[in-house]
Amino acid sequence: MSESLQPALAESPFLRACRREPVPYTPVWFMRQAGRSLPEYREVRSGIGMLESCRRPDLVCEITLQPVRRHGVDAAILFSDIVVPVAAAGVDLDIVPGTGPVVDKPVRTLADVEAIPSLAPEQVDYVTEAIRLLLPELGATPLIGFAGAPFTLASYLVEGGPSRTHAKTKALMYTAPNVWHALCARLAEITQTFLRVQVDAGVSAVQLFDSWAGALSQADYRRYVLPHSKAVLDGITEVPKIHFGVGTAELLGAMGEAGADVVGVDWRTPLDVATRRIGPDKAVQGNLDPCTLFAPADVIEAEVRRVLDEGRAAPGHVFNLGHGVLPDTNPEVLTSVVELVHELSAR
Ligand code: 1CP
Repeated sequence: MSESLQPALAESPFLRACRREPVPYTPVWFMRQAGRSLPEYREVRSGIGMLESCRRPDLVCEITLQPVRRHGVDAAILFSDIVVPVAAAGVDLDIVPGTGPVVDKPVRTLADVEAIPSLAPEQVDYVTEAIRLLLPELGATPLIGFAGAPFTLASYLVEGGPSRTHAKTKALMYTAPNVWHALCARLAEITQTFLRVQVDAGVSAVQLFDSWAGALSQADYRRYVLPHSKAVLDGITEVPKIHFGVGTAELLGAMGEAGADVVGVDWRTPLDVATRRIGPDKAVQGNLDPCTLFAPADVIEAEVRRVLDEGRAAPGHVFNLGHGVLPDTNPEVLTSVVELVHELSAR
Protein backbone atom coordinates (compact mmCIF):
# COMPACT_ATOMS: atom_id res chain seq x y z
CA MET A 1 0.00 0.00 0.00
CA SER A 2 1.34 3.44 -0.82
CA GLU A 3 2.18 5.50 2.26
CA SER A 4 -0.03 8.38 1.13
CA LEU A 5 -3.15 6.22 1.31
CA GLN A 6 -2.67 5.24 4.92
CA PRO A 7 -4.15 8.38 6.56
CA ALA A 8 -7.27 8.11 4.36
CA LEU A 9 -7.61 4.46 5.38
CA ALA A 10 -7.16 5.20 9.08
CA GLU A 11 -9.77 7.98 8.82
CA SER A 12 -12.23 5.94 6.74
CA PRO A 13 -15.85 6.13 7.96
CA PHE A 14 -15.81 2.40 8.80
CA LEU A 15 -12.77 2.62 11.08
CA ARG A 16 -13.98 5.90 12.60
CA ALA A 17 -17.35 4.30 13.43
CA CYS A 18 -15.58 1.28 14.99
CA ARG A 19 -13.62 3.73 17.15
CA ARG A 20 -16.84 5.62 18.02
CA GLU A 21 -15.63 8.82 16.34
CA PRO A 22 -17.90 11.17 14.36
CA VAL A 23 -18.45 10.12 10.73
CA PRO A 24 -19.49 12.06 7.59
CA TYR A 25 -22.05 9.30 6.88
CA THR A 26 -22.83 5.87 8.31
CA PRO A 27 -20.51 3.25 6.79
CA VAL A 28 -22.08 0.09 5.37
CA TRP A 29 -20.94 -3.37 4.33
CA PHE A 30 -22.79 -6.69 4.16
CA MET A 31 -21.96 -10.00 5.74
CA ARG A 32 -21.54 -12.50 2.88
CA GLN A 33 -21.32 -9.62 0.42
CA ALA A 34 -19.01 -11.76 -1.71
CA GLY A 35 -20.87 -14.81 -2.84
CA ARG A 36 -23.70 -16.35 -4.71
CA SER A 37 -25.80 -13.20 -5.08
CA LEU A 38 -23.20 -11.96 -7.59
CA PRO A 39 -23.10 -13.36 -11.17
CA GLU A 40 -19.42 -12.38 -11.42
CA TYR A 41 -18.78 -14.55 -8.32
CA ARG A 42 -20.60 -17.55 -9.75
CA GLU A 43 -18.56 -17.15 -12.92
CA VAL A 44 -15.10 -17.15 -11.32
CA ARG A 45 -16.06 -19.95 -8.90
CA SER A 46 -17.46 -22.28 -11.56
CA GLY A 47 -15.78 -25.67 -11.35
CA ILE A 48 -13.64 -24.69 -8.35
CA GLY A 49 -14.43 -26.07 -4.89
CA MET A 50 -15.03 -23.68 -2.02
CA LEU A 51 -11.94 -24.69 0.02
CA GLU A 52 -9.77 -24.68 -3.09
CA SER A 53 -10.90 -21.16 -4.00
CA CYS A 54 -10.00 -19.98 -0.47
CA ARG A 55 -6.46 -21.26 -1.05
CA ARG A 56 -5.91 -19.37 -4.31
CA PRO A 57 -4.70 -15.81 -3.61
CA ASP A 58 -5.63 -14.56 -7.10
CA LEU A 59 -9.21 -15.79 -6.71
CA VAL A 60 -9.50 -14.59 -3.10
CA CYS A 61 -8.34 -11.16 -4.24
CA GLU A 62 -10.80 -11.00 -7.13
CA ILE A 63 -13.80 -12.28 -5.13
CA THR A 64 -13.07 -9.96 -2.19
CA LEU A 65 -12.98 -6.96 -4.56
CA GLN A 66 -16.17 -7.80 -6.47
CA PRO A 67 -18.68 -6.35 -3.97
CA VAL A 68 -16.46 -3.28 -3.37
CA ARG A 69 -16.45 -2.51 -7.11
CA ARG A 70 -20.11 -3.26 -7.62
CA HIS A 71 -21.77 -1.83 -4.51
CA GLY A 72 -19.30 0.79 -3.26
CA VAL A 73 -19.43 -0.69 0.25
CA ASP A 74 -17.28 0.97 2.94
CA ALA A 75 -15.32 -2.18 3.83
CA ALA A 76 -14.19 -5.39 2.16
CA ILE A 77 -14.21 -8.74 3.96
CA LEU A 78 -11.57 -11.29 3.08
CA PHE A 79 -13.05 -14.13 1.06
CA SER A 80 -12.53 -17.26 3.14
CA ASP A 81 -14.59 -19.44 5.47
CA ILE A 82 -14.64 -20.08 9.19
CA VAL A 83 -13.47 -23.69 8.68
CA VAL A 84 -10.42 -22.72 6.56
CA PRO A 85 -7.93 -22.61 9.49
CA VAL A 86 -9.19 -25.92 10.93
CA ALA A 87 -8.82 -27.58 7.52
CA ALA A 88 -5.36 -25.97 7.11
CA ALA A 89 -4.31 -27.43 10.47
CA GLY A 90 -5.16 -30.87 9.11
CA VAL A 91 -8.71 -31.69 10.21
CA ASP A 92 -10.43 -33.76 7.54
CA LEU A 93 -13.39 -31.68 6.36
CA ASP A 94 -14.99 -30.32 3.24
CA ILE A 95 -17.42 -27.57 2.33
CA VAL A 96 -20.24 -29.28 0.47
CA PRO A 97 -22.17 -27.08 -2.00
CA GLY A 98 -25.68 -26.40 -0.72
CA THR A 99 -24.88 -27.83 2.75
CA GLY A 100 -21.82 -26.18 4.28
CA PRO A 101 -18.92 -27.60 6.28
CA VAL A 102 -18.97 -31.39 6.72
CA VAL A 103 -16.49 -33.16 9.01
CA ASP A 104 -15.39 -36.69 8.25
CA LYS A 105 -14.85 -37.90 11.82
CA PRO A 106 -16.84 -35.87 14.36
CA VAL A 107 -15.05 -34.95 17.59
CA ARG A 108 -16.49 -36.68 20.68
CA THR A 109 -13.65 -37.70 23.02
CA LEU A 110 -10.52 -36.23 24.59
CA ALA A 111 -8.46 -38.37 22.20
CA ASP A 112 -10.35 -36.79 19.26
CA VAL A 113 -9.54 -33.33 20.64
CA GLU A 114 -5.89 -34.18 21.16
CA ALA A 115 -5.71 -35.36 17.55
CA ILE A 116 -6.59 -31.85 16.30
CA PRO A 117 -3.25 -30.34 15.29
CA SER A 118 -2.23 -26.75 16.02
CA LEU A 119 -2.13 -24.33 13.13
CA ALA A 120 1.30 -23.15 12.00
CA PRO A 121 1.15 -19.68 10.41
CA GLU A 122 2.92 -21.02 7.28
CA GLN A 123 -0.03 -23.38 6.69
CA VAL A 124 -2.10 -20.35 5.70
CA ASP A 125 0.56 -18.53 3.66
CA TYR A 126 -2.05 -18.17 0.91
CA VAL A 127 -4.03 -15.86 3.20
CA THR A 128 -0.98 -13.62 3.73
CA GLU A 129 -0.41 -13.60 -0.02
CA ALA A 130 -4.06 -12.76 -0.78
CA ILE A 131 -3.98 -9.83 1.68
CA ARG A 132 -0.72 -8.61 0.13
CA LEU A 133 -2.45 -8.56 -3.28
CA LEU A 134 -5.55 -6.89 -1.87
CA LEU A 135 -4.15 -3.95 0.09
CA PRO A 136 -2.92 -1.87 -2.88
CA GLU A 137 -6.15 -2.60 -4.79
CA LEU A 138 -8.28 -1.51 -1.86
CA GLY A 139 -6.41 1.70 -1.09
CA ALA A 140 -8.45 3.61 1.49
CA THR A 141 -11.15 0.90 1.76
CA PRO A 142 -10.57 -1.12 4.95
CA LEU A 143 -10.17 -4.89 4.74
CA ILE A 144 -11.86 -6.94 7.46
CA GLY A 145 -10.23 -10.22 8.43
CA PHE A 146 -12.32 -12.84 10.20
CA ALA A 147 -12.48 -16.17 11.97
CA GLY A 148 -15.07 -18.44 13.55
CA ALA A 149 -15.37 -18.37 17.34
CA PRO A 150 -14.71 -21.55 19.34
CA PHE A 151 -18.40 -22.41 19.97
CA THR A 152 -19.50 -22.10 16.34
CA LEU A 153 -16.45 -24.03 15.09
CA ALA A 154 -16.94 -26.68 17.80
CA SER A 155 -20.52 -27.13 16.67
CA TYR A 156 -19.41 -28.15 13.15
CA LEU A 157 -16.71 -30.46 14.53
CA VAL A 158 -18.96 -32.17 17.10
CA GLU A 159 -22.11 -32.42 14.98
CA GLY A 160 -20.18 -33.38 11.85
CA GLY A 161 -22.00 -30.70 9.83
CA PRO A 162 -24.63 -27.96 10.10
CA SER A 163 -27.15 -28.45 12.90
CA ARG A 164 -30.38 -26.73 13.86
CA THR A 165 -30.39 -27.68 17.56
CA HIS A 166 -26.66 -28.12 18.29
CA ALA A 167 -27.83 -31.01 20.48
CA LYS A 168 -24.66 -33.13 20.30
CA THR A 169 -22.55 -30.04 20.97
CA LYS A 170 -24.55 -29.11 24.06
CA ALA A 171 -24.63 -32.74 25.22
CA LEU A 172 -20.82 -32.82 25.12
CA MET A 173 -20.65 -29.53 26.98
CA TYR A 174 -22.89 -30.82 29.77
CA THR A 175 -21.63 -34.41 30.05
CA ALA A 176 -17.89 -33.96 29.48
CA PRO A 177 -16.97 -30.39 30.35
CA ASN A 178 -13.27 -31.31 30.40
CA VAL A 179 -13.48 -32.50 26.78
CA TRP A 180 -15.53 -29.42 25.88
CA HIS A 181 -13.06 -26.98 27.41
CA ALA A 182 -10.10 -28.81 25.86
CA LEU A 183 -11.80 -28.61 22.45
CA CYS A 184 -12.58 -24.91 22.79
CA ALA A 185 -9.08 -24.15 24.04
CA ARG A 186 -7.59 -25.89 20.99
CA LEU A 187 -9.98 -24.05 18.65
CA ALA A 188 -9.25 -20.74 20.37
CA GLU A 189 -5.54 -21.30 19.74
CA ILE A 190 -6.13 -22.09 16.03
CA THR A 191 -8.44 -19.08 15.66
CA GLN A 192 -5.96 -16.85 17.42
CA THR A 193 -3.19 -17.90 15.03
CA PHE A 194 -5.45 -17.38 12.01
CA LEU A 195 -6.42 -13.86 13.12
CA ARG A 196 -2.80 -13.07 13.97
CA VAL A 197 -1.73 -13.99 10.42
CA GLN A 198 -4.39 -11.66 9.00
CA VAL A 199 -3.50 -8.77 11.33
CA ASP A 200 0.21 -9.17 10.61
CA ALA A 201 -0.57 -9.13 6.87
CA GLY A 202 -2.36 -5.79 7.28
CA VAL A 203 -6.14 -6.17 7.74
CA SER A 204 -7.74 -3.06 9.30
CA ALA A 205 -10.26 -4.84 11.55
CA VAL A 206 -11.33 -8.36 12.45
CA GLN A 207 -14.71 -9.97 12.94
CA LEU A 208 -15.15 -13.00 15.17
CA PHE A 209 -18.22 -14.92 13.98
CA ASP A 210 -19.99 -16.80 16.77
CA SER A 211 -22.95 -17.30 14.48
CA TRP A 212 -24.64 -20.05 16.49
CA ALA A 213 -23.96 -18.79 20.06
CA GLY A 214 -27.60 -17.64 20.24
CA ALA A 215 -28.52 -21.30 20.81
CA LEU A 216 -27.20 -20.94 24.38
CA SER A 217 -28.67 -19.45 27.55
CA GLN A 218 -26.67 -16.57 28.95
CA ALA A 219 -25.56 -18.71 31.91
CA ASP A 220 -24.24 -21.44 29.63
CA TYR A 221 -22.66 -18.89 27.31
CA ARG A 222 -20.80 -17.32 30.23
CA ARG A 223 -19.71 -20.65 31.63
CA TYR A 224 -18.78 -22.64 28.55
CA VAL A 225 -18.05 -20.16 25.79
CA LEU A 226 -17.19 -16.62 26.88
CA PRO A 227 -13.74 -17.42 28.38
CA HIS A 228 -12.63 -19.03 25.11
CA SER A 229 -13.90 -16.21 22.89
CA LYS A 230 -12.30 -13.74 25.29
CA ALA A 231 -8.96 -15.54 24.98
CA VAL A 232 -9.15 -15.10 21.21
CA LEU A 233 -10.19 -11.44 21.31
CA ASP A 234 -7.69 -10.51 24.06
CA GLY A 235 -4.90 -11.67 21.77
CA ILE A 236 -5.70 -8.99 19.16
CA THR A 237 -4.99 -5.43 20.26
CA GLU A 238 -3.89 -3.64 17.08
CA VAL A 239 -7.19 -3.30 15.21
CA PRO A 240 -10.91 -2.93 16.04
CA LYS A 241 -12.68 -6.20 16.85
CA ILE A 242 -16.27 -6.97 15.83
CA HIS A 243 -18.08 -9.85 17.55
CA PHE A 244 -21.24 -11.21 15.93
CA GLY A 245 -23.82 -13.92 16.47
CA VAL A 246 -27.42 -14.66 15.43
CA GLY A 247 -30.31 -14.72 17.94
CA THR A 248 -28.06 -13.25 20.63
CA ALA A 249 -30.51 -10.72 22.15
CA GLU A 250 -29.92 -12.14 25.64
CA LEU A 251 -26.15 -12.45 25.09
CA LEU A 252 -25.31 -9.00 23.74
CA GLY A 253 -23.85 -7.69 27.00
CA ALA A 254 -21.80 -10.85 27.52
CA MET A 255 -20.55 -10.85 23.91
CA GLY A 256 -19.36 -7.28 24.43
CA GLU A 257 -17.61 -8.34 27.63
CA ALA A 258 -15.77 -11.01 25.67
CA GLY A 259 -13.68 -8.14 24.34
CA ALA A 260 -15.33 -6.60 21.29
CA ASP A 261 -15.11 -2.96 20.20
CA VAL A 262 -18.17 -3.45 18.01
CA VAL A 263 -21.01 -5.87 18.73
CA GLY A 264 -22.92 -7.29 15.76
CA VAL A 265 -26.69 -7.46 16.28
CA ASP A 266 -29.19 -9.52 14.29
CA TRP A 267 -32.52 -8.09 13.07
CA ARG A 268 -34.51 -9.27 16.11
CA THR A 269 -33.18 -6.64 18.52
CA PRO A 270 -33.58 -2.93 17.70
CA LEU A 271 -30.18 -1.20 17.83
CA ASP A 272 -31.27 1.24 20.57
CA VAL A 273 -32.34 -1.68 22.77
CA ALA A 274 -29.10 -3.50 21.88
CA THR A 275 -27.09 -0.42 22.87
CA ARG A 276 -28.68 -0.37 26.31
CA ARG A 277 -27.68 -4.01 26.78
CA ILE A 278 -24.15 -3.58 25.44
CA GLY A 279 -23.32 -0.32 27.21
CA PRO A 280 -22.00 3.06 26.08
CA ASP A 281 -18.40 2.04 25.39
CA LYS A 282 -18.96 -0.09 22.29
CA ALA A 283 -20.19 0.51 18.76
CA VAL A 284 -22.88 -1.66 17.14
CA GLN A 285 -23.12 -3.28 13.72
CA GLY A 286 -26.33 -4.27 11.96
CA ASN A 287 -29.15 -4.96 11.54
CA LEU A 288 -31.48 -4.90 8.53
CA ASP A 289 -33.32 -8.22 8.13
CA PRO A 290 -31.74 -9.86 5.02
CA CYS A 291 -35.30 -10.73 3.90
CA THR A 292 -36.16 -7.02 3.71
CA LEU A 293 -34.17 -7.01 0.47
CA PHE A 294 -37.03 -8.96 -1.14
CA ALA A 295 -39.51 -6.19 -0.24
CA PRO A 296 -40.67 -3.29 -2.47
CA ALA A 297 -38.44 -0.17 -2.56
CA ASP A 298 -40.65 1.90 -0.23
CA VAL A 299 -40.57 -0.83 2.44
CA ILE A 300 -36.78 -1.13 2.13
CA GLU A 301 -36.39 2.63 2.49
CA ALA A 302 -38.58 2.74 5.61
CA GLU A 303 -36.60 -0.12 7.18
CA VAL A 304 -33.22 1.47 6.34
CA ARG A 305 -34.46 4.72 7.96
CA ARG A 306 -35.58 2.83 11.05
CA VAL A 307 -32.24 1.03 11.43
CA LEU A 308 -30.35 4.33 10.99
CA ASP A 309 -32.60 6.07 13.54
CA GLU A 310 -32.22 3.29 16.11
CA GLY A 311 -28.46 3.19 15.42
CA ARG A 312 -28.16 6.84 16.49
CA ALA A 313 -28.57 5.66 20.10
CA ALA A 314 -25.19 3.91 19.82
CA PRO A 315 -21.83 5.68 20.16
CA GLY A 316 -20.85 4.23 16.77
CA HIS A 317 -22.87 2.44 14.07
CA VAL A 318 -21.69 0.29 11.18
CA PHE A 319 -24.69 -0.46 8.96
CA ASN A 320 -25.02 -4.11 7.94
CA LEU A 321 -27.63 -6.82 7.59
CA GLY A 322 -28.65 -8.78 10.66
CA HIS A 323 -27.06 -11.88 9.04
CA GLY A 324 -25.54 -12.79 5.67
CA VAL A 325 -26.85 -11.84 2.23
CA LEU A 326 -29.19 -14.60 1.03
CA PRO A 327 -28.04 -16.19 -2.25
CA ASP A 328 -31.11 -15.17 -4.29
CA THR A 329 -30.86 -11.48 -3.33
CA ASN A 330 -30.93 -9.09 -6.28
CA PRO A 331 -27.47 -7.43 -6.27
CA GLU A 332 -28.96 -4.18 -7.61
CA VAL A 333 -31.01 -3.92 -4.43
CA LEU A 334 -27.82 -4.23 -2.37
CA THR A 335 -26.25 -1.38 -4.32
CA SER A 336 -29.34 0.76 -3.75
CA VAL A 337 -29.17 0.09 0.01
CA VAL A 338 -25.56 1.35 0.08
CA GLU A 339 -26.66 4.55 -1.69
CA LEU A 340 -29.64 4.97 0.64
CA VAL A 341 -27.58 4.50 3.79
CA HIS A 342 -25.05 7.08 2.60
CA GLU A 343 -27.72 9.58 1.51
CA LEU A 344 -29.98 9.29 4.54
CA SER A 345 -27.13 9.41 7.06
CA ALA A 346 -25.05 12.25 5.52
CA ARG A 347 -24.25 14.86 8.15
O1 1CP B 1 -18.32 -12.00 1.76
C1 1CP B 1 -18.12 -12.60 2.81
O2 1CP B 1 -18.84 -12.40 3.82
C2 1CP B 1 -16.93 -13.52 2.95
C3 1CP B 1 -17.20 -14.90 2.80
C4 1CP B 1 -17.64 -15.85 3.91
C5 1CP B 1 -17.77 -15.70 5.30
C6 1CP B 1 -17.61 -14.44 6.12
C7 1CP B 1 -17.92 -17.20 3.62
C8 1CP B 1 -17.89 -17.79 2.27
N1 1CP B 1 -18.16 -17.86 4.79
C9 1CP B 1 -18.09 -16.97 5.83
C10 1CP B 1 -18.25 -17.26 7.26
C11 1CP B 1 -19.04 -18.43 7.68
N2 1CP B 1 -19.03 -19.71 7.18
C12 1CP B 1 -19.91 -18.41 8.78
C13 1CP B 1 -20.13 -17.22 9.65
C14 1CP B 1 -21.05 -16.25 8.99
C15 1CP B 1 -22.51 -16.65 9.00
O3 1CP B 1 -23.04 -16.85 10.09
O4 1CP B 1 -23.07 -16.70 7.91
C16 1CP B 1 -20.46 -19.67 8.92
C17 1CP B 1 -21.45 -20.14 9.97
C18 1CP B 1 -19.89 -20.50 7.91
C19 1CP B 1 -20.14 -21.92 7.68
C20 1CP B 1 -20.63 -22.15 6.31
N3 1CP B 1 -19.81 -22.18 5.23
C21 1CP B 1 -21.96 -22.30 5.86
C22 1CP B 1 -23.19 -22.30 6.76
C23 1CP B 1 -23.71 -23.69 6.96
C24 1CP B 1 -24.76 -23.75 8.06
O5 1CP B 1 -24.42 -24.26 9.15
O6 1CP B 1 -25.89 -23.28 7.85
C25 1CP B 1 -21.91 -22.44 4.47
C26 1CP B 1 -23.05 -22.65 3.53
C27 1CP B 1 -20.54 -22.35 4.09
C28 1CP B 1 -19.97 -22.36 2.72
C29 1CP B 1 -19.64 -21.03 2.19
N4 1CP B 1 -18.85 -20.10 2.83
C30 1CP B 1 -18.70 -18.98 2.02
C31 1CP B 1 -19.44 -19.24 0.81
C32 1CP B 1 -19.52 -18.28 -0.36
C33 1CP B 1 -20.02 -20.51 0.94
C34 1CP B 1 -20.85 -21.25 -0.09
C35 1CP B 1 -19.88 -22.00 -0.93
C36 1CP B 1 -20.49 -22.95 -1.90
O7 1CP B 1 -21.69 -23.11 -1.93
O8 1CP B 1 -19.69 -23.52 -2.66
